[in-house]
This record gives sequence, structure tokens and C-alpha cells, in this order.
Amino acid sequence: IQEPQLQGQDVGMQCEDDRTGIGVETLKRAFLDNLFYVQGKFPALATKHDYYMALAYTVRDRLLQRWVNTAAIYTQEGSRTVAYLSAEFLMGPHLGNNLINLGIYNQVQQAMTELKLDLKELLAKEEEPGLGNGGLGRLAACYLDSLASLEIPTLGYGIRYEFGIFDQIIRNGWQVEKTDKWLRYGNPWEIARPEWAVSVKFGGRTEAHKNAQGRYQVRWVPHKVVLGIPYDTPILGYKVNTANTLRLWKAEAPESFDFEAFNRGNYYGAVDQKVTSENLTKVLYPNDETYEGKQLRLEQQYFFVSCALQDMLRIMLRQKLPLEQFHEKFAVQLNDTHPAIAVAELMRLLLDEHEMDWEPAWEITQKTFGYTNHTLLPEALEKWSLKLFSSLLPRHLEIIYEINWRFLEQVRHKFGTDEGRIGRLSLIDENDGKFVRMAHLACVGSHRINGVAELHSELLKKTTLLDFYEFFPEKFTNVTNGVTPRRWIVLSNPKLANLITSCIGDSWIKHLEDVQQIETFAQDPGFQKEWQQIKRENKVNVASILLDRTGVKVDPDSLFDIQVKRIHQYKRQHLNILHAITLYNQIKQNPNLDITPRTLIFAGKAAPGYYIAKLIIKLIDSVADVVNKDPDIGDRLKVVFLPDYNVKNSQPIYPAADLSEQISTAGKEASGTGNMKFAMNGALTIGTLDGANIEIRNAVGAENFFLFGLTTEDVGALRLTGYRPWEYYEANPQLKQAIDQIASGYFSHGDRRLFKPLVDLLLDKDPFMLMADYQPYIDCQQQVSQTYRDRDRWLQMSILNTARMGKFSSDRAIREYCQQIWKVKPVPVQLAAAKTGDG
Ligand code: NBG
Repeated sequence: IQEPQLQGQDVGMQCEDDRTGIGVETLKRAFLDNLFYVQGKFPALATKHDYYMALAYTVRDRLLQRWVNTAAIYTQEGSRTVAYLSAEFLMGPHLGNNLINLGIYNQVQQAMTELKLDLKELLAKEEEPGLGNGGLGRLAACYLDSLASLEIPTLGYGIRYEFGIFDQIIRNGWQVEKTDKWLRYGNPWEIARPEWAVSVKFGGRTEAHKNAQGRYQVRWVPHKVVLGIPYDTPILGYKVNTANTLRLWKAEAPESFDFEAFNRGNYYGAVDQKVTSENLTKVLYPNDETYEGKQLRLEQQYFFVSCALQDMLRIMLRQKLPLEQFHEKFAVQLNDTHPAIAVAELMRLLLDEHEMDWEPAWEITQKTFGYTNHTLLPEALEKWSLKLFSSLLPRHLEIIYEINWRFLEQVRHKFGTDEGRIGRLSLIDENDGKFVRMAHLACVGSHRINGVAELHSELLKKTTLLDFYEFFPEKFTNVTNGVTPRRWIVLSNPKLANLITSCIGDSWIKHLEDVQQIETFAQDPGFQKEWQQIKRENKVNVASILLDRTGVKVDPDSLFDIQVKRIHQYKRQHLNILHAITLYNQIKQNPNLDITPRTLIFAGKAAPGYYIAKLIIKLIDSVADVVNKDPDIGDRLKVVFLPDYNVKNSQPIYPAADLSEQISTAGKEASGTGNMKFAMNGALTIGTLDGANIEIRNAVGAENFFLFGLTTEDVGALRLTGYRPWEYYEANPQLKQAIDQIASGYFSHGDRRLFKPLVDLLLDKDPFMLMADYQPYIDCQQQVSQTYRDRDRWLQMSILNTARMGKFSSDRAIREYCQQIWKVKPVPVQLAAAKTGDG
């Protein structure tokens, strides 16, 4: 790190190095240079995409110096490192974020302007790296940002899917999925590291053999071997020199493994093997919160976990650390159960490949892992049939049996032979066929287990993981989710960020608690006016996006009422649509009704196999079609479904919201993170007492939050006493009218069959209790409309929401993980003559 070539940073503006300098002239020169030497283009021939690439490389050059230095310091110090294992990382576009974190946004904007280019247009050219489904993957991305900003040595480990989450188009109201070819034009943010490739085994059998000391060891003789190639992306912290690594693995066919011998003269056979190997990391499974017992998915999970653990062992050996210190070198977090096989894989590596004894290996393993649970939904609990599991991972099954046997012995020791309890705790589910329970493996193999909001963590202890809580209560803790204010305020809402900074300085970007200081301005008319003006400009922006992408014209002065998230029954987009229909009917019945004009905006993807979710999209589109075209309604109500919700498309949305819809059935949404992004940007929430909504309401004050609906206890009690949804329908004329319209084909050109499955579900089982929550929701929405008319009051509430959201920064969440779970400390990175910009 003391080497001279790493010191090429701009020193006192005298000698700006083209790879590190951040002056406008240097940036322009470096940019044109990259256009020529990397893209092989000159301005007259260059496309917008070429310009984007040239800019991306210009920015990457500026990251590299920090990245290399960071790696050098971590290696030199042998720093304790967080390894965040996640099947999903929903990073969103890198360019804008890197400009913010480097502190060179303004300089780059100016450089582009001077070159007659529009930075916004170039930013728009970046393909979304959509390597995740929703909240879980995006949380991982926010956490990487915070870990780097807090200077915590971190490796993010995941899968380099060739196709990320599908692109959504809406055709005739129905969702149609298109493959996401995000790598088509190259990815300037990654660097392949084939020199660190590892082999991953699958299938086959195990056998005993004697080692050099004459001791019996188990050897795994696989059926196939796949190569894992790491691709690294730098993750720069905000205005620090730390650049951590996101290491994603791509599967390839090994050249060796008897390739030649097996396939001599069989060229097609050889190519075949290449094709099947590469299938492994082809595509992200598009299910959010439902597991699908597909073999390829288990292969993906094992593949990236094995790559990650082998990589960690390689790092230890390179740093000459004894393997007995594995848990001291690495704190490994399991992001849900997707990587839970890591527990068995680390055991296998230590036992079979490094010939350690069971007891020390198990102690290391338990001390290494932490497990975060992200959902209570039963359909999300991963379990793999023994048949599939043993055919793919025969050695791991043996190890899991051994873990289970030892664990259940301890259970018997503590609780006696309570067969019911033992059956419930066992790593093997034997209720209906035999399955390996991944959550159980994660619980037994970790020293900490956490939920993602206070309510969720409590419910885990009381329900899903009750037996584990009773057995090892000391493992359980909570870390409420958070989101990064860099992407979700500074980058997404620059005008608001500037206003805040002009009043209280910019410390809030690193310490979001400081944003509290704007409370003093909550009633200041000048500040309120600016606040309102910014919200309006953000709404005008979204109005133009909506017009452009859907053809629907909306009024920026109407109340923007927004629900954006995956489409799921428990999230109840259909409750929201019942409100839309109710408003529509009220206006139709009283054409002169003076109501608060509203624009209802929806966006989100449905899992391709989730029929009811797709039908909900169709319903939203159908209602929109009728409402938007009705001349009686005019600008008083508009309903819009914005297609292809992803990180990139979401960034303008949060800043434009007046009202944030967080209306899940109580007890179902583990935390939510969109709820945080909205409130930080000054939207008021209408929500149930669910997930982090509860903590948001406590933080912003009950008087600044629109609460409605059943509580978790109410839901449980109602279920017990017998829930009869049709009674609500029959007793409530407004509700009855809305449901009858859907059923009668009012929104579907007379087609009565179309929405029948949805209507039947609501009237018969209504598993998410829309019928019970309907009237309280409508009444609460009425209050929202009333409050919105009182401009000063609304503005004050909006300002107080932003001011009091400090707790929900992912920096706070990461500090809690560091203290409670990982026991890691910052390792600052110095650059000789280093300097960050201040744009
Ligand atoms: C989701 C929850 C959300 C939560 C995110 C991040 C899964 C399995 N769970 O409520 O539904 O905010 O995880 O923790 O995707």
C-alpha cells in the first residue's frame, strides 16, 4: 500500500492522475480516453450506451485505487471479516451510487455538461443488476453499503445469475415475463478472478479410507464436478476509502475431471457437459417467499455456499492462519435459509478435507454462523426431500444425521423423552415423507438467530421457532431492518437532500439520527413551502414517467397514494383496489362529490406461477381501465399500474409519494423496508400494526401515522372463534357493491368468470382477512383525505416523518449486527495523499 503507483491521487490539484483525479478537466480527459481505449469509439460514432460505459470505467478507475488498498490492508492486518451469504443481492444500478459515495457527483455532472452530455441520460443507460426478488435481496444490498460506509471488512457472497429477475411487461392487463439479459452489453463493474476458481462436487457416493496417520476418514466420490468462477464487484462506502467486495460465482464446466478421457472423440458430449454445468447459475428463481422443491435450486444453493467457504479457507491459508481460528477470522451470516447448507458444508470441509475431529469442528461451525429469518409464512420454509438431498449431497446427509443425533441427545438430556418435542425439533421432518428442514439446520448450526423487526422476532419465539427458543433462548435476538439513506434519499431525492443539508449540514447522510434537527423547521412556513415545492416537483416527474410508460395522465396536485412491492395476497393490493372501487362508486352516486383527488399508483411483480397474484394485477388494470376512462370521474380519481418495478424504476417513486400503503395482514410482513423508504422521503403511512410499521409509528408519533386494522392477536382470536368473511360482505352495502361489481363483470366487459377465483376466495376463506379490515381501512382513508386538505398540518406531519426516521438507517442495523452478532470492528483504510471530493 505504500507503493508509489497507489499514491497517484490528485495532490493539491497539481498533478492529476487520469485514473484517480477528480477535477472536472481530468474527468473529461479520462472519460474521452476510456471512450477511445475501452469502447473503441470516438464521439461522432458513440452511442449513449458507449458514453455510459466510458463513464462507468472512468468511475471504476477511481474505485480501484481504494479497492486495492482496502484488500491490501485487510490482508496485512488479517482483519476479522463479515461474510454475508445471500442467494440474492438486489444492488440496483451502480453508477449513480458510486458517484455519491465517491463524492464526485457534481464534478461529473459538470464534466458531462461541458461535453454536451446529460448525466441523467447516461445513468438511465445502466442495466438493472436484478439479482434478487424483493425485500430480502435489497436488504443485502443496503447492508453492503452500510458495511462499507462503516469500514467493516466484508465479503458479500452470492450467485452471478446470467438472467436476473424477469422483466415485467403488461399485455392486455396480464403480466408477461421477459428474460432479463442484463449482461448482454457487458458489465463494467465486475472483474473476473479465474485464478481463484474452486471445484464443487455433486452426487455420487461416500467411502471410507485410511489417512496417512492410519485414521479412518470419509471420502466423497462425486458424480460430477462444477467449477465456480468468482466475479468481484467493488462496494465503496460513503466518503471513506473502504471498498469491500461482492463476490458472485458463476458455474462453468471444468477442463479436467476426465473431460478428455471421457469425451475423446465425443465433441458434442463434451459440449453437453459444459452446457449443463453452466445451467447452474443461469437464472434466479423468481419466487418471493415461496420455496419450490426444485433440484436446480438446491444445486445453486450448495454451489455458491461451497464456493464461498472454500474461498474463505483459501484466504485463511494465504494469511497463514490456522483453521482452528476460522470463527475468529470470519463471521458468516446466513441471509435466510437459502445458504443454510453452509453448516453441513463447513463441517465437511473441516472433517473430510482438513481432517479435524468432530467436536472442534462443530464448535468452530456454531461460533461462525448467524442466521437471519425473514418470514413466518409456512410456504417459505425450505425443506428438501431425502431422496433429492441424498442423491445430490450424500456426504452432507450423513453429516446432518450426525448433527441431528447429537442435537436430539442434548434435547433428551434437557427435556427428557418428549417424543412430540423431539419430532418437532428434529432436522428431519418425518410427518409426511421425509425431508431435511433447512431452518432447523440453520438454528442448530448458528450461535445467533434473529428476526428483522421487533414483532417478527417475538413471533418467531412464540410460533415458528418456539421449540428452538425453549431449547436455546440465549441465541435469539432482534435486528430491525434498515435502508441506506445514500441510495434512498441522496441519490433518489436530491432536492430534498439539498434542502435538508442547507438547513442542518450534511452529517445526517452518515448519521441519519441527525436528521431529527429539521424538526425545528416543521412549522416554519418558508421551510414548509420548499418542502411542498420539492414534493410537487417529484410528483411532476413521476406523472411524466406514468404518462410515458402507461399513457395515463395524472394530476400532480392530487394525493399520490402508492403501493409498490411484490404482489402477494398477504400484502393485500386487493384491499387497496377495494378502496379504489369504493371511491369510484361514491363519485358515481354523487357526481358533484367534493372529494380529495387521488392518484393510486401500483407496481410490483408476481411470481410467474402465482396465479392469484397475477389475477390481482389483472384486476388492478381492469379497474384502472374503467375508472380512468369514465368522464364522470375526471381528475378526482386515477388508478395506474406502472410495469416492471425494480430498483431503478423505484427510485423516483418514493420521493413522489404522499401516502405509503403498508397494509399487510397483521403478523404476516416480517418487517418491510419500502415502508422505511417512503417515510424517509416524507410520505405518511397508512398501515397495520405489522412488521416495522409498529416501530415506524412509535418513532414518528401515532399522530403522524394512519393506523387501522386488526392486530396480530385479533387475527389469531378471530381465526379461533371462526372467521366468516361473507358476514362482513352481507352486512356492508359498500363492500357488497364493490365485490358484486367485480363478480358481475363490471370491470371485465361482462366476463363473470375472470375474477371468480378471487371473489370466491374472499367470500369463502379470505385467508388474509380483507373483509374484516375493509371498513376500518375505508374509514382511515377518509381521515387521510380530510387531513390532506389541511395543507399545513399535512406538511408538518410529512416533515416530522422524515425527521424521525433516523433509526431506520441500515447503518444503525449494521452497528447492531456488528455488536450483537459479529463482534467486528471498523478497519479504516488510509490512502496516501487520499482525498475524497465533496460534490
Ligand atoms: C422478506 C420479508 C420482508 C422483509 C424482507 C427483508 C423474504 C423471505 N422476506 O418483510 O417479507 O422486509 O424479507 O428482511 O423475502
